[in-house]
Amino acid sequence: MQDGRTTLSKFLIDTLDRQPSTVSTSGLSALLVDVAASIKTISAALTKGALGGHYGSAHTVNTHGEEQKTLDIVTNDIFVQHCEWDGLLAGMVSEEMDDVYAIPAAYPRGDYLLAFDPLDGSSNIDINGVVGSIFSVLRVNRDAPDAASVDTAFLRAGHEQVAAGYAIYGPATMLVLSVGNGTHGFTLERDVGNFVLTHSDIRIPEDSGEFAINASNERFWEPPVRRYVQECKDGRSGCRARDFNMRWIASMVAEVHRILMRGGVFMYPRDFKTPEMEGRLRLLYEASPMSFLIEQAGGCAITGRERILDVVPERLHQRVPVILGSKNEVVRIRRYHDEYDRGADKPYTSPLFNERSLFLPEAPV
Ligand code: AFP
Repeated sequence: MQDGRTTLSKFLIDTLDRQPSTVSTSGLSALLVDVAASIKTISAALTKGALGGHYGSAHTVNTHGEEQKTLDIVTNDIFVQHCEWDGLLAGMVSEEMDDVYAIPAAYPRGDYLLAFDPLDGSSNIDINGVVGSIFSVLRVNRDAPDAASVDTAFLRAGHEQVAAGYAIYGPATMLVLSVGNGTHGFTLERDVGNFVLTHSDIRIPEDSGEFAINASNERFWEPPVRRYVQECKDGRSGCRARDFNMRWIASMVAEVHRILMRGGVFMYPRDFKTPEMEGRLRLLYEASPMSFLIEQAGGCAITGRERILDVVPERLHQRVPVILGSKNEVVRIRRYHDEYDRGADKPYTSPLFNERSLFLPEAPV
């Protein structure tokens, strides 16, 4: 560009369309421009706040049994309307839709699959807090035996994503994106309507003194997570010999964004509160895309026991435990899980935190 700035369109053309590649990325930049258009439209709607007339409950529940806000539905429709017509998608999956959204017959079908959470952290809406949108793009595997089924086409490990990103609607609206060559941040220039590259090749510090977890669930955590958090809380007088800070914004987008900007760890771990101990967050449109962005920025993302990007989903709306962020902290937490599973953490585990603890409502499986 003449003014030396890189817009999202220029970035995508340079990165995807003008690079020799063994994997076809044809149409991916156009799809991401449509996703970015959804984000701009959502940003404009959110900026109106209570004046936009979209506050409050929609008095419906989504596939997870959660009450839907009016804005959950409005933002879902914005994504669908911006992306269904362009001939690039074979189907869409969203937190707010029970089943795969098939592309209407009026539009051509393409080779990409889009999974999204249109409004992450929607409990923050009514308090004018930070919210976001998360998206993941896969390419249909035409060689798969069941390639004709759009439902099963989505059930692929996160390392197969061809693009992932989120929008954060804070004081500024940003789009943070990876197409597999690092994680890059674009800031919306509202008066012009362009996303401009402002955070190129984001790197997460390997060490950190900040963690994020919903501490009200402490009694449901597994011992390795209790051990890690207790050691952080012990501060400089404990075995970590340093003081830690804690944050909780109730929006995964806001937590991940902070970690990308200055490091830290985010945890929504396996616990005894959630059904079948699967965790709270959804794999396809929350954990997978965020893990892709974190790894592309030099961080790590695990369930506690395995890399999130290697988890193959069995269901569209499957949940998964999530621990992600600064590499050395996540590696430490994985070691704690491993030691616990091998029974090798006894010197560290307080009797209050073991399987027989009165603090656990039921025996772990
Ligand atoms: P929504 O996508 O339904 O708004 O949920 C947000 C979220 O899944 C995630 O972004 C937060 O980390 C988490 O929920 C916050 O949940 P609690 O604060 O209720 O534990």
